[in-house]
Amino acid sequence: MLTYRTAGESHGPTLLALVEGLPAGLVVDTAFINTELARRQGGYGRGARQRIETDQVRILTGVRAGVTLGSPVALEVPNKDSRLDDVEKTPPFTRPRPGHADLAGSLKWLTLDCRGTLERASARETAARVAAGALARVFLREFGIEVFGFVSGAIDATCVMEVDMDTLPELRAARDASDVYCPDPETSSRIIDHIHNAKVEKDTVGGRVEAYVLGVPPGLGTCVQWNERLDSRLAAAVMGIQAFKAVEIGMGADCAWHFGSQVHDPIEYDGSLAGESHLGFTRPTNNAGGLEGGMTNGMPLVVRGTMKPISTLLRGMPSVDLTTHESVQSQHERSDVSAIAAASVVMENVVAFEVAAAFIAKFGGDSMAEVRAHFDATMQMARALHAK
Ligand code: EPS
Repeated sequence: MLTYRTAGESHGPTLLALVEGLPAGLVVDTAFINTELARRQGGYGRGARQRIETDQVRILTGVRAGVTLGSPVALEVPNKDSRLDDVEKTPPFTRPRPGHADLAGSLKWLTLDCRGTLERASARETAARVAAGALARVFLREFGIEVFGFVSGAIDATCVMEVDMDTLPELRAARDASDVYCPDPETSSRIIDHIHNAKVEKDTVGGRVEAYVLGVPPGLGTCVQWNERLDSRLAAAVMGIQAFKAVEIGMGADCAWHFGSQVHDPIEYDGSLAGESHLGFTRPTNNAGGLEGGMTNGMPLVVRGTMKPISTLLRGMPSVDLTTHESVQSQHERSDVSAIAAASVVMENVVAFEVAAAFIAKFGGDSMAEVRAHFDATMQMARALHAK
């Protein structure tokens, strides 16, 4: 079973992820993990913190000479802006921001100072999740599985992208050329305008992000237990990202407005394509987003998430001072105008982690050699079953 937990405060000394359940023998691509960490720091609308930090992973355990041992892998991303114990630099925070964890956390932990809550609630924690997810992607790449995340809209700007193995290199280049990680140049520049205007207005911007997983074999996840369905796991992972308010698979919420005949993807068979992940069972549409009955069907996974605008507004929002109960504007802390580009990197990596976990649940073994043998044998059996 592949799992991870994280620890660390936004302005504490470090962020940690403890990854358990990776097989031995995986060659760890640290440069790739660092590339994902750097991408997470980027994007138009990010705050001054990202100019202080240069996030780099340190692998503390579970790896010998760059190869996993099968023991727990502890990943560390140290904070440069470490000042948690300095009470002058981290003064009490008593005017909670609507939309942030401030008020709910202070009520929960019986305190008038929101700082204890906000330090852990901060999306800085996602650096640890990206490190864990990027490590999982190194595993997935061994089996030809690719993940692609991008921003697909904000406010009134939106785009629809055709993502497949053929378009992937071009889409990655277009996304990486965009300051908001949106591969459609027109939508990208409109989102940038919205973020720019929000900054002038001392406001913030959220948006929509998408992750595609390509080359996924059929049968990951299961229909036999609700919480082991892969769609259930993906939904939890995406809703677990700070500030996410919605998650959709494939056609998602749009299913409500269409008849069954318009929603369900017809099943076709083309034996000449049996070598592909769908084993020849092609679908002219992918409204299911690659998941039926909580299991992968061999089509690409399509996951969409919606992030609300950052809750730290420079102009504040109506709030109440916890010490006086007076009506005040909410307190301002250094923050981002928009972190939607970063959110796309986080989503892509947490989605990858869940796919790797489902892959290991089905094909797992102590070593990469065993996982490989199990995977190859299963795919061979599946193809033999349908060979004419
Ligand atoms: C973040 C670091 C934080 C914020 C942001 C995400 O840095 P600081 O609070 O030191 O300026 O920019 O956190 C939040 C949006 C939040 O609500 O706490 C990061 O590294 O992603």
